[in-house]
Amino acid sequence: MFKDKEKFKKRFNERFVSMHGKALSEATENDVYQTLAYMVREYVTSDWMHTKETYIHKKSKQVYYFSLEFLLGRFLYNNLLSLDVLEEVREGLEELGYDLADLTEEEPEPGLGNGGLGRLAACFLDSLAALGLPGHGNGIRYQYGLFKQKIIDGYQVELPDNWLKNGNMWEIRRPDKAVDIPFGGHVWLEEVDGGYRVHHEPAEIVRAVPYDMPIVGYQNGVVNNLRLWSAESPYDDDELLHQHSGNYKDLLAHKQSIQTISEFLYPDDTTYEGKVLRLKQQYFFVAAGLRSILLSHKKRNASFKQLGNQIAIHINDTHPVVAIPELMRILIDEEGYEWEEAWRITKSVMSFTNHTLLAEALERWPVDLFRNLLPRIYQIVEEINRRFCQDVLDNYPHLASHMQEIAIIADERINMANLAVVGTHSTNGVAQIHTEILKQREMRLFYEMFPLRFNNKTNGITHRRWFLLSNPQLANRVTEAIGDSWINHPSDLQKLTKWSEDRQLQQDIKQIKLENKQELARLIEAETGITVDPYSIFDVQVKRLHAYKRQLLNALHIHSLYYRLKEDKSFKMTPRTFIFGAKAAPGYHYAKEVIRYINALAKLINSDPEVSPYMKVVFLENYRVSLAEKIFPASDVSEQISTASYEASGTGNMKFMMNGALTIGTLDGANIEIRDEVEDANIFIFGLTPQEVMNYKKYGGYNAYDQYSSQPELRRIVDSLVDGSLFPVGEFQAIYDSLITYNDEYLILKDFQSYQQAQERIDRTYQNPEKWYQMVIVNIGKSGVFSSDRTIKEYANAIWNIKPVQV
Ligand code: 26W
Repeated sequence: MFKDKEKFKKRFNERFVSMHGKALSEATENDVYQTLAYMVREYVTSDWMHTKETYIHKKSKQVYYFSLEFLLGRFLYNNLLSLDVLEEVREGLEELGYDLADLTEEEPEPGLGNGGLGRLAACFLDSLAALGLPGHGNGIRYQYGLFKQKIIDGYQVELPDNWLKNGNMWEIRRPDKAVDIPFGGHVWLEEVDGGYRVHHEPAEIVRAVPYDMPIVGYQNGVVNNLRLWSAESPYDDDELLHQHSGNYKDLLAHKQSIQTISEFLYPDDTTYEGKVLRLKQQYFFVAAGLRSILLSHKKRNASFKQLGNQIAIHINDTHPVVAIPELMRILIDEEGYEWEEAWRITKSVMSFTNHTLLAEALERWPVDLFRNLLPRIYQIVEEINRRFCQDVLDNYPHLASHMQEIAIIADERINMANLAVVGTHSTNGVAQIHTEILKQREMRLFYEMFPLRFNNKTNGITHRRWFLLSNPQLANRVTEAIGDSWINHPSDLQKLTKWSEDRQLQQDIKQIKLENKQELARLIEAETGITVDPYSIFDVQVKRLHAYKRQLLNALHIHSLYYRLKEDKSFKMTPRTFIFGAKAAPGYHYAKEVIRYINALAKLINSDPEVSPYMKVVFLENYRVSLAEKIFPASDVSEQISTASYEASGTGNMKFMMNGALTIGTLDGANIEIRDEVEDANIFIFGLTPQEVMNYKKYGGYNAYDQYSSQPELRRIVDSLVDGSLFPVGEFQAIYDSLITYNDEYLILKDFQSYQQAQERIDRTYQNPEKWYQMVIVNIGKSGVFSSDRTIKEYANAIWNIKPVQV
């Protein structure tokens, strides 16, 4: 239908009229978007059904990726590309008088994630489908995605992201596949001929209704499934009214309280109620996902004995770890398996990825909260813990003195990471160094017990969305140079490196970069009113705002340039545009202060006629996938400056590299592997090594005040945060205190000088375009290993044991 332009236009017209009940001449852009999206979704339906039938027919093992976050971004462009109809549709629409690029802006963006972890889940789904692997997502259909960020007078202001208000054209609601999930209440055991039968009388039952979204494989006919669950009341209104003795208000309140389960992504969990809600979300989507997977398994298989050969479930960080005791419950209470057999099956099905070393992100549920909400699951966790501790005493007696650390339940808390390692056959980190630190530090004792369980899977990004789609000019030029095999085999990008000295290629890439920067400059102007020079270096830091990511180090360096430009008449610098994008968690006060500081610097610098010809500072509000797609192609410098040993991997670093930006970074996360690929000559590395940082943390010996008092330039900058010389007295006291009073936890002052020197190297190198673009070409050429296709193949072979299926 899409391949034949005339047919497409005719169908489009008919579809429009039937959907909107008016003539195309009266259409709004949104009407037109909806019609097009609907047609594309309709078009993938047959492949979607066919893929499912093929998997069933061939009895393929399938993997389910359980994740509380999927940071998907828009679908329309991606699906048109995957279906190989992008150009036809663009032309057809043009003849109807519409611009495809404008229409895509109408698509509400499913921002169902905070950052890297959620975006990784989305890249993985894309790669699974592209590689023809039977792999599906399981998560929550949040009514509100991550908040919309506004910057007002330098402050972050959060607004609800009501992404579903005009409907979601990519989903299909499947009420016939709904399942009921019990919460609270009590559990008792009834003795029946030598065994027990478990009874659970729940306090509350929540209906989980699935919405399915097609994940379209790249030009291969494969369409996998993303199933997102929505919480509803299981009762119809008559029943409810009866239950609430005819009180209509009570009825509404009841419905409302159930719907909150799938209302927000990460609701505030600083209160007790917030914590309960968070755990409720976790059990809700895990229990619903397992029920639906096992129902379809049972239709075709008599037994669960070989479950691990038929399905794999992947646990994305600790959030879905309740899947382990929940599967145990089903096998024991519902299917009648003995404990040992159920435990063997559960471990064979489950695998786990850790995404962070930060203690505050490792979930530990208070026992009373957990027991009240999930009484039967708690009993099973207790038994898992009892048996595990016994195993330690029997087989690893020398670890007995460390029981508090390795037990699943200790100090009245349930340690979800420990449960994850004990209840799965595989635990992986997301970059080499991260996995090593896990093995040597956080999970040292588990590594001693189960050395074979630990493995590394360095993260990746889908080169289709992050290169082919978002940077088409550069992708075309690369294809012109080395052919298009890299699209299906991204490691072939390597072929580009032998052209790194080619003047023509360097020139062309420079020109493409300039055009991308001009486009971003227009966006910046439209959004912020700030005029930036596309010939300046675009130096970019975009990521969640967190102290360890050290946006503050970047800001302090900008601050130092400001003083130099103001006061040192001999000081010269290549003009730069510093661009930031970052959301701070709503309750994270310090992070919000950093945003305010960056915006204060922006105001100071951009309005100063002495300084602003050399630099501008831009804070783009509401950083999200669709904005990122415009930023990476227009970046020259990629800021990856976390305190070494704190960033598990990072994935933005990979997106920048693939789009021809050079990295300034610490030896942290995947930066180390990027450095190994491009070698020292093609990256700007600075700062303490991970080992040096870890030594400071372990043995002490860092004194921020020494750094501050021995570096006069730095001292002056830090003082000016509070002394009234640039900003009102005390204006950035919280930041000042973090550096001086609290001894600079993230070693910013320690790394400052080395960062400054690396920035000077960048400045000089940019002056030599041949050198710069030679480095750029090497970076693009070496970026192929960071495609998530490589990552997913490693998971498929080494963890999930799944094979591609010809559909
Ligand atoms: C309290 C729960 C919590 C805490 C932190 C939930 C979620 C988070 C982060 C948003 C987790 C996250 O995004 N981690 C990132 O995962 C990426 C994918 O593996 C890594 O590349 C990043 O280094 C890591 O920070």
